[in-house]
Amino acid sequence: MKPREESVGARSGVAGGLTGLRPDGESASAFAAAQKVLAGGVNSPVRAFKAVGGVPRFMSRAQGAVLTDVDGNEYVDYVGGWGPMVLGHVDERAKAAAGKVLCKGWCFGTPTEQETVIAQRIIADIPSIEVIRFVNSGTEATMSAIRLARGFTGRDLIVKCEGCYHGHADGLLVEAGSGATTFGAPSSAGVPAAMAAGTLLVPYNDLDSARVLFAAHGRSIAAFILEPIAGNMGCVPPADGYLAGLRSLCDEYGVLLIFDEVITGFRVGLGGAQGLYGVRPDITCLGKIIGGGLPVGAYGARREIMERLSPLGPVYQAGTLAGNPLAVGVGLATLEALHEPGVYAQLESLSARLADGLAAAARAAGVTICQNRVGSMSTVFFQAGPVTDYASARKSDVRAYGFYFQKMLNQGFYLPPAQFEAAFVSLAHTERQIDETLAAAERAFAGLARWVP
Ligand code: HOZ
Repeated sequence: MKPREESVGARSGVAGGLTGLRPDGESASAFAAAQKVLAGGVNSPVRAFKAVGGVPRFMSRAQGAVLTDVDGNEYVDYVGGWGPMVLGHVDERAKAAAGKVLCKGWCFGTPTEQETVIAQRIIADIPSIEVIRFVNSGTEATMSAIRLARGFTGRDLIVKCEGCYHGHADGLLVEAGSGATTFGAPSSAGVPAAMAAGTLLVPYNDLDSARVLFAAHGRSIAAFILEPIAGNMGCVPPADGYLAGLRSLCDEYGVLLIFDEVITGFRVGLGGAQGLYGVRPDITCLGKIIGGGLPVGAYGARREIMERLSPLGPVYQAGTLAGNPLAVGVGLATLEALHEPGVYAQLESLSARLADGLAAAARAAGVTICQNRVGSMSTVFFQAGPVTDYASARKSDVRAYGFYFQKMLNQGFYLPPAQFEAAFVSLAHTERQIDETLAAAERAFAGLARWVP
């Protein structure tokens, strides 16, 4: 596919100056009203802009790679709904699929044929999955996968990596990345000590630590769960041999290896991170892109594991809206669109253009950054790097990130509102929008070089 050129970058409003955007008065009013009735004014903490300051922008519509806020300002979007919007916003194919569902009914509480079709699609693309179960979110997927692993192995302990984030289930909110890190609660209040005690921790990308832990506890461990490419401490790829090393270690001790591919599934390729690195997990968790922006999650594995689930086996998990027709319809349309030739090459080319340009702009301004990128997911860390794990990610200058974020926002570019998140490029982005982003970043980096905090 060739990048489209018809859509332009952010369009300025009336205020002029560097920003050219309208004042954020409507967003400010909307936030004030929201704070009276929603905890913190939001339904997910990172949306509140606490890490970067300023007024969170309330969006009213989106098209392609552009978000429009309630003040009428437009922003080139690098959040992409936190990952699902790989086709861009209001993609015609996804919209048509939603329309079909809306004409026929969108909640039956019964099986539908489309659930089988999307299951077949995913299983064809991800060979480690023979049987799948749909849920409503990534959190549900990982939580259910852990229960299944415990039920399958008859063991209780799990291992997770510091800085990986697997949603907000109790046993997984231990040294968790994403908003949990951003807001200083990587191990949340309200998680019973007994739950946290069932979760053992190792540093990401550190095979030796995992070996030591397994030597002590290996025969009591049900599962090792990780993001095969971390996205929730910022983007952190696996070191050479790390995933393969974990695979061998898990095999040695009879531990199930769980890849949380909620972000990376269909993001870094049709086969996800496991396809990219050639390592098969026992259980895969999916979400985001497989619902195309509708609430969805899924977990899948080989048949003997999945057949431990009710109604075949003793592990219980259920959901009123699981496999909802709207989510399945839009998800399936999204996955089919990703099978068009050249799609991942296009994402790679746009994302490389952005990353190369940002590196050059930072260098020219004398600003130190370290970028991690795998395909269309990436993070600019404000530090020299390398960033290979949670400890190194946390060395980033979060105030510098906040400055950069605000300068970009005020020029019409919407980046993740926290350092410990990944940015995403979609198929709706154009080279022109990327180049406009780079011009804005040059100005932001120049400002940062002069900035005295
Ligand atoms: N890193 C989170 C999703 N992977 C951000 C979304 C949220 O917390 O709202």
